[in-house]
Amino acid sequence: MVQGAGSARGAAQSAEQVAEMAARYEAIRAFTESLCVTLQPEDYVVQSMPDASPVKWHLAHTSWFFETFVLEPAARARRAPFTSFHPRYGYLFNSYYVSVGARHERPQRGMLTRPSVEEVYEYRRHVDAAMRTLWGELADGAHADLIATIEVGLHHEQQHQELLLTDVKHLFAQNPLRPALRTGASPARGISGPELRPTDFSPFEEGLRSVGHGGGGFAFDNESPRHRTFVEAFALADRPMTNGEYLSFMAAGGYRRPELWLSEGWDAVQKQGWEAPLYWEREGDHWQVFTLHGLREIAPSEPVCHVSFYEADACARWAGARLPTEMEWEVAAESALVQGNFAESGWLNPRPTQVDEPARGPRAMFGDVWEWTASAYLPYPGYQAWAGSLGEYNGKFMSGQMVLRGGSCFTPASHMRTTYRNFFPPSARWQASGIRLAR
Ligand code: AVJ
Ligand code: FE
Repeated sequence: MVQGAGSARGAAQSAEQVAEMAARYEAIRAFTESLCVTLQPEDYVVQSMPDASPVKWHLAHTSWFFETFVLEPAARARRAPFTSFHPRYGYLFNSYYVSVGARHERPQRGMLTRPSVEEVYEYRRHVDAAMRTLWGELADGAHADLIATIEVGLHHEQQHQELLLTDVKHLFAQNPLRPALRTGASPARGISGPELRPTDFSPFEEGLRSVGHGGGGFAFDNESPRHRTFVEAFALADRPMTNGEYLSFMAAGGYRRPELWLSEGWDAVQKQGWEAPLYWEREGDHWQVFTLHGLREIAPSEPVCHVSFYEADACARWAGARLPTEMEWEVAAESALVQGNFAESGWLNPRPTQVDEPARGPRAMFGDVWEWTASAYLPYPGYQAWAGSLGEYNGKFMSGQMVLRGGSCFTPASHMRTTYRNFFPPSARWQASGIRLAR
């Protein structure tokens, strides 16, 4: 049961609601597979680092999620025997649900040449077929819990769409051939982006504000409850920091000045040899960057991407600013439309923020790059994890990670919300993470 995801909304499901969900299921499952159309079988198998997963694993794990949390309980509800597609897939494709059972070690996911890519697609077809027979049973209103869990499964699949893209990018970046996932219409090639005016800062008054999900539509458990918080007056940059601005930080010796860095960040700079964002490559006297469209010149007007929290924090300090708290970010984003450069654009790279007129407020809060906040990923006051095994979904990761906001060019548009809290360890760089300054 997923309290708060849907059973709290509670109402019996009409046939139209079920039909709408069935259509969304088909579209989301198909979008996952559309991301893979240019992949070769070999591309599906390799794991480039312990944090990343092979494409094949993403395709199977998202199917396992529906099998385990929807199809099996549905069979139990109708007192029918349940047979999983394969008796060992639960072991292979359970990610981290301790209460569900033993798992294959995450760093070993790239050791699996079997099941084959073809068998994984068969697994997807099997789960899809079972879901199609399920819809008819759900319309009678007695299955609000299953409906709520399917909703979670759809948002889960969207999270893995983003992870699939970031993991493929990391994988391809290891290859000296620098393969491209997408060819043709290439994002902002070269350095001729529009000239950007200097960042404007939009002021926000102090006050008692409310943040968090207040009901109406889906949200993960970690976005609730909506609650009040006092926010001091602050100012927020009208756009994410650009590559050009980040180049100035680098030229100012940013990576060689310990006074700009948190202690753990400085350690990371030394140990990892960081001297530029992930995927930047020195080419003679300038920098190139690896994208899902292949290697190309740095575009100074594009939002800087693939920096760790430590780099974002140090660069903000160099700029005489700081990172916003997640509360400040949400207050500023409240009046903005959830629009931007998301995965559906096919761009798969951040785009220069359109700033042809003076700012009337922060722009490009959504899409392009996830924005690191100064906030640790912690439970909101009164937080309650979802009931049952899905209680492991978000709550147990609330230590040692930082919150990111706004979604990226790899995030599906319908996945994003103003209250959405993404989280990663402060050293993570392979997600599309960037910088917005605050004062
Ligand atoms: C919210 C992106 C940190 O990567 O583990 C996927 C998303 N949760 N399956 C993660 C997630 C369960 C999660 N992040
Ligand atoms: Fe998952």
